[in-house]
Amino acid sequence: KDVIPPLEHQMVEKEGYLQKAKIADGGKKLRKNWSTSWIVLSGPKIEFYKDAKQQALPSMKARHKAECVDLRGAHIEWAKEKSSRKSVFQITTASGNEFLLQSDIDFIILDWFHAIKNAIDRLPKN
Ligand code: I3P
Repeated sequence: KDVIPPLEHQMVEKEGYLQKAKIADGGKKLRKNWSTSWIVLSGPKIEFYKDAKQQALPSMKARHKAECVDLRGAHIEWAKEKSSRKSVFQITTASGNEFLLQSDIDFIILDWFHAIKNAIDRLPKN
């Protein structure tokens, strides 16, 4: 008998660990605080989890703890000047949330940049 995975799993395009810092919420600047985050890109959204285990938990409670970012109308750009770290890019959402994402490993951060940029470019802009 075929096992059909939950819809959200069927649509996952990319997932993995990156360093993340949220630097603005609704246009309001936040104190930068880097932490490791399990990042899941699926179509119109990115979800940030504490770790892969949290994503795998079926409970609504775990899902609610994840931060969900709507990519419709979002922007992505390299942000060298925003950090002393290497290879940092910024996602700015239509709602004015700003996230920095970073990895020391070049191909990993490049893959993520292009995957997110492609996802944004495919979406309607409103
Ligand atoms: C920040 C912390 C960040 C650093 C940031 C500091 O200090 O060291 O890691 O960002 O630099 O302000 P604190 O923990 O006291 O808030 P980077 O690692 O990205 O350089 P910034 O203020 O120049 O952004």
